Amino acid sequence: MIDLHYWPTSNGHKITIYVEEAGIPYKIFPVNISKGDQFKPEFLAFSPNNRMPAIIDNAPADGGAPISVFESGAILVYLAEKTGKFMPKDVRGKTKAQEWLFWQMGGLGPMSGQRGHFINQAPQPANAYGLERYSKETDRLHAVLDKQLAGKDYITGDYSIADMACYPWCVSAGRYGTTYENYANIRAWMARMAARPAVAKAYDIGKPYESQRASDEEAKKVLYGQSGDTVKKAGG
Ligand SMILES: N[C@@H](CCC(=O)N[C@@H](CS)C(=O)NCC(=O)O)C(=O)O
Repeated sequence: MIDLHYWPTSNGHKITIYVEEAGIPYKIFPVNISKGDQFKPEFLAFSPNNRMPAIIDNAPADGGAPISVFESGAILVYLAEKTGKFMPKDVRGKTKAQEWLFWQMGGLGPMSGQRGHFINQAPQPANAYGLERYSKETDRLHAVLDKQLAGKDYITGDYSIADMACYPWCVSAGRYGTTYENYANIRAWMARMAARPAVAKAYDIGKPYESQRASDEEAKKVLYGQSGDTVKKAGG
């Protein structure tokens, strides 16, 4: 059984997609990040970056004590290695899947996230240079992804953890106005992803938690007021 510490955000959806696709038994432990659950000492004990998702595998492959994993990319690799599913085993295929997984982790996720922040959360009118910087970079990354998808059903050919990592970020960009008008390959791939029953189920699983999301001033302080001091205090 996998304990999944989760909230319905782009990074959270990656892992519900994986466990649903792979058919792994799991139990959700909600981490309401707008209420500060990510700073609870019992969560920080295995997720020291005060971010979800994180997992605890209660039945690791070596038969030893439970293993915890934080960082969504590390979780996807861990689960793919555990189950042998959605990451090729041969060195070439595995390297390709990991290239695009890390591309998402270091590029598409952070850049889209900052763009979303300037559009949705920053005091308006948002700093124009910041908005332009992250919008152009996100657009560049979308162009890269669109080119990579040309002639393929999935990012590296076969469906893999790279698709599971990238898709939720493209969905969330759609929510703040990205139409993918000029990116026909991304549009076709997103339709393919949305049609997968496990992907649809992963998004449905998030719905009951969405109503518990807060976006009031208190929540903004929790999410966007963090500094080194926040970490020092939370660490005790
Ligand atoms: N690189 C991390 C990022 C995780 C992350 O940013 N999670 C956000 C929600 S998408 C979070 O937990 N935020 C809590 C906070 O900002 O305090 C990963 O991919 O797991």
